[in-house]
Amino acid sequence: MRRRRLAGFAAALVVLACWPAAALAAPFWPVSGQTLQARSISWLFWLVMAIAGLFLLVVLGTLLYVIVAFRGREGQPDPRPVYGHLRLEMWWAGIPFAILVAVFIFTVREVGVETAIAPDALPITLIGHQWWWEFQYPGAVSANELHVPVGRQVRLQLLSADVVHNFWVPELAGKEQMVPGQTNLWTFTPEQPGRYDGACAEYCGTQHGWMRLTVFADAPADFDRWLAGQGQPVSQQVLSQHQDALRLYTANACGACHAISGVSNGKAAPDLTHLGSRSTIGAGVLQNTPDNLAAWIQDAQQFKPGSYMPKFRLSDADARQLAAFLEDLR
Ligand code: HEC
Ligand SMILES: [Cu+2]
Repeated sequence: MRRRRLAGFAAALVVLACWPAAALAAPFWPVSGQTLQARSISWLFWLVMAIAGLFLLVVLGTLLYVIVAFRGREGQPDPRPVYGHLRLEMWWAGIPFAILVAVFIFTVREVGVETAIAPDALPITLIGHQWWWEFQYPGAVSANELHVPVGRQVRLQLLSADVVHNFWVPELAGKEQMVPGQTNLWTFTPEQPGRYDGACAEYCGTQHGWMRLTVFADAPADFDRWLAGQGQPVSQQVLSQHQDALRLYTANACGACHAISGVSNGKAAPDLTHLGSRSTIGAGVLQNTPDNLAAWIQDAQQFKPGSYMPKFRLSDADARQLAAFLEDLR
């Protein structure tokens, strides 16, 4: 009996230890804001965490003390039951009430952290799809990897093509809903160049877990160069180098869903005009390498079951040819 109780206690300890371990292994760390908006949320998080932690310690400490100090002893009569204690009850209702009011006031204050739209703000339209992200910049379209310039305000217009999604890049911005038929606005100003991971934060179907995105905050000159490149159509040279791949692209009706500027203009799937310049495919599910790309083109379902990219009966050689073409779209 005693041994079983010990085993239960050990199991509980393991479960408790897994929680911080899982948090540390998470792909992103929601409590280290890198912009004005994200910092205000991080600050609130730590405030509430500190209050909750303090109470955890006080309550657990009292509980342990009571268990040990007032444990039943051999031959002792049962204690007299106590009913009600007005003064004590007023304290334990009053203190939590005061704390909740304080947290409410701080929350309202932080929710109001919204800077005015700057005259040179960069407008980007984000459209959530099951299960990938479409980004429309002035003069270019891209998917799954968002580039933003450091030091310039970014003005996001958030939309959805199907169900409710949620844009969440914890270090840059709080969660913002993407609702079909409604445009939500969100602004933030990236401060540090770098790579920030994000994800869809609203359960949106089977592959919700692989609706990841990456934000690259670039130096302004790098961003301008990147954007100018993304606005370019595919060069005639690349097209003439990949005649066979283009035939496969047409024969398999890839262009019914995908756009490649100057080749096809499908709207149901990520724009592939500059696929070669992205580091991942399938909204983060695979690294963008020629082997992964060929495997994805043959059978995307193997990596992302249920996604709207169908399985194709392509020989290995054909898949590799298509992959080589797409990798050259930089
Ligand atoms: C019925 C529509 C449809 C057709 C036809 C289609 N795709 Fe896709 N494709 C998709 C969708 C939807 C996605 C996004 C999947 C996801 O990430 O959930 C996708 C993703 C991709 C990606 C990864 C893009 C990225 O940025 O992550 C590549 C590459 C790709 N498709 C290539 C092809 C090729 C090559 C063909 C033709 C052999 C093709 N697709 C045919 C719907 C389609
Ligand atoms: Cu989603």
